[in-house]
Amino acid sequence: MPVPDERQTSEPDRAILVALRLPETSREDLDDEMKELGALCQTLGTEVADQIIQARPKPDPSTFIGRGKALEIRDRCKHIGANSVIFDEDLSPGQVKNLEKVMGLPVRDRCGVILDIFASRARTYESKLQVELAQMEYVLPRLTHQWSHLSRQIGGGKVQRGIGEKQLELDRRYVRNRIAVLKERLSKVEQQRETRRRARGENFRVAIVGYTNSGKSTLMNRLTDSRLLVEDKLFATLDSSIRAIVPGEKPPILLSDTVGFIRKLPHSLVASFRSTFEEAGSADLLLDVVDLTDARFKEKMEASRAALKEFALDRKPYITVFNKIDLLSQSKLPVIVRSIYPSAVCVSAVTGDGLEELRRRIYGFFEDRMVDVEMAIDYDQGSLINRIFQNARISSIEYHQDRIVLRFRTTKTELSRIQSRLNGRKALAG
Ligand SMILES: Nc1nc2c(ncn2[C@@H]2O[C@H](COP(=O)(O)OP(=O)(O)OP(=O)(O)O)[C@@H](O)[C@H]2O)c(=O)[nH]1
Ligand SMILES: [Mg+2]
Repeated sequence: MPVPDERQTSEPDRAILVALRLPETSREDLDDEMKELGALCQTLGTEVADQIIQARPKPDPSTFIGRGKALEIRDRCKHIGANSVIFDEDLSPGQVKNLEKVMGLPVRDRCGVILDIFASRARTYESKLQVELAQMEYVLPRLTHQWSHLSRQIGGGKVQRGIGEKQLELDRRYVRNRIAVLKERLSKVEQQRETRRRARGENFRVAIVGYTNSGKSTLMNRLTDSRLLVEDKLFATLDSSIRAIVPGEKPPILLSDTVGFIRKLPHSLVASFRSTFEEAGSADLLLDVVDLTDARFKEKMEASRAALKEFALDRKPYITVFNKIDLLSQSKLPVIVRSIYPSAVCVSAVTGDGLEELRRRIYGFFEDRMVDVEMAIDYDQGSLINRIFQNARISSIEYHQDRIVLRFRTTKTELSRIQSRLNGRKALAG
């Protein structure tokens, strides 16, 4: 059966969702994953017409669910007017090809759906480059058949189904070249980011991380009095933004918002978004935001920790922030949760409940990393005196004939920088 070459753009996207239930997967886990896949489809504007779960001891190597089941799904699609099939797992390029042949409908996997969402949400130059790179890496091994929905977004139509091997080679070459160009452009953006980071000077950094839709941007807005995009949609945030937590604090505490995590985060996305997570990598402290109203918040916490591990952020100090407590019908839940996670903070980023405690915890974390210093500096070291006035909290100033004596509080790292510039003069730290 021929595979339709191009879906009509005017035709509403109605999909059947398909998952495989392996013996080791629990029904609850699978239901939850399907719910999440449904939410991903909704974010993309794809209507979920039905969902089908197939139990098997292991995936079929050529059609994932088995040919018989694929034919059944084809008939079901015809019956209810669905025009595409979306699988909850990542399929191999060969499986997609075989399934499209058997069912005569476009087939997408979870990774493809997430990539489409990222593509529709990328706004800045950097996130557009990152998403396109992820798409290209995804598309490269799949060039033996059509990827009309991807080729449309990538633009230029160069990734469409090849006519014969020659065309295929051309497409492959185009994609490989494009990957090289994108990597080159991204590395320039990363250099600029690094320069900006250095120019920010002495500061403390906190990165907000956590599962998608847990309320990271809402919390960021609340703590920094900003107006970042907040939406009840998955992956509302694709770009990391940075704001000072309390303007005027010395050194400033900078907060950054990041892309959310999800179970089975596609590897191509992990790789191409690495630089966005470098912002979190340079943080001193992470706030791991968890939506406490989610019945399966523990699994999502685990998924979030697994993603942190992928980005090599799992050894950073962090505070678990249980969010959305205003929505809890069980008012005792925060008490129970705190007994299990004694170092966590329960908040509502919407009502502001618990935020004072969270601020105290953040300040406390950094106060522990500061020291009180008394230092005598010659007047001819003007730029050093200036630096201390800019970056440290001054508690007293004494003017002598040839030198100034300053008492101040600063970070340990800043102190060592000051000391190295003091040209061997004595500093008393205590
Ligand atoms: N009731 C309630 N809703 C909240 C709270 N925090 C966030 N929300 C809602 O949860 C949804 C997601 O919030 P965001 O701040 O966009 O979540 P996010 O973690 O930044 O999501 P992504 O950027 O998509 O990963 C929005 O509809 C928010 O209004 C809260 O404390 N209480
Ligand atoms: Mg967000």
